[in-house]
Amino acid sequence: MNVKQLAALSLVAATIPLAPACAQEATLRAVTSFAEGTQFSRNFERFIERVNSQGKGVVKINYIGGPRAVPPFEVGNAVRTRVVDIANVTGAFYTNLMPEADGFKLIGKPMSEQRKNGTWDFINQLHNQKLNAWYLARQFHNVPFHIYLNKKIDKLDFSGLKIRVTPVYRDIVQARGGTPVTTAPGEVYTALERGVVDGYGWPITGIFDLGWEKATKFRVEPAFYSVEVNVLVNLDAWKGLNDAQRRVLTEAAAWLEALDGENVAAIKAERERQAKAGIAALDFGPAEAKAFLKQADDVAWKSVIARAPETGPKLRQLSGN
Ligand code: 173
Repeated sequence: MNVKQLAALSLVAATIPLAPACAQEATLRAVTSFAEGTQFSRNFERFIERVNSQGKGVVKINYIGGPRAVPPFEVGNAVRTRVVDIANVTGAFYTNLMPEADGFKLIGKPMSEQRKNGTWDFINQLHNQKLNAWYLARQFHNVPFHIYLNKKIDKLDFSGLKIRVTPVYRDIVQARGGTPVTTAPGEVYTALERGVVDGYGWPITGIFDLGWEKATKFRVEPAFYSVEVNVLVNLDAWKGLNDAQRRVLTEAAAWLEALDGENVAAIKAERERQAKAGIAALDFGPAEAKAFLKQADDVAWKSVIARAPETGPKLRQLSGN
């Protein structure tokens, strides 16, 4: 054997896996649409740890990170085109690709129920078709949203106020007279500091992670809608996995969805922490709250059905509201 042949042989040898388990291990590239280590990324990060320990030698997730890697409003498209294999992202960030995604906030039933009554199936089909993705998990169904303000209001009327939104809050902010300004979460703090906006929409949890309490005076009651943050897997990547690999991910997804049980205590703690930080609740009583909630649902369904006339009504029917 000459040197050339030897070199060729060692090149081949180097590409042959040492053990069969290595050949079986799939690696998925992951991103999150929220800042790393913050409220709406943390459970996804726990999910990754679980997959990587339970799935050792079978499937591995390579965590690339948060919005510095892929801007939040582009994460849906990054999954669709397999720029990434798996992502943690809210439907509010990909309504451009799937207008129905704006309706997920109106579905607040536990995932155990959604997986039984056909809701998960229907939403999975929408993801297969429009996002080339597998709808692996949905988190935070029992966490609501609020509008936070720096200017006091004496009724549930946002006239004259500029409020930072995503599609989640746009219709109700507008219906109550406010001027919506769309930004990614990463731009909220600066917008508040510079007075570009007078307030913002955000869930009940998470503002301390981002330091927003320093630039927030009031939280408007009532809480409304349901947070939805989904774990999506590119459909080609999903189909390329074997049964054992899919089983690891599916088991970890069920575990992730069950973490929603922790949210009840987290919400209570967060409300207390906000009060201590001097964020005052603006509460206009039960009748006003009821009217606000009804209008919030009405304007959102109307908007979803206008943009998705074929599939919107079915989503509404499945939501039970
Ligand atoms: O406010 C937002 O950026 C938003 O739409 C959202 C959705 C889910 C969780 C957190 C924020």
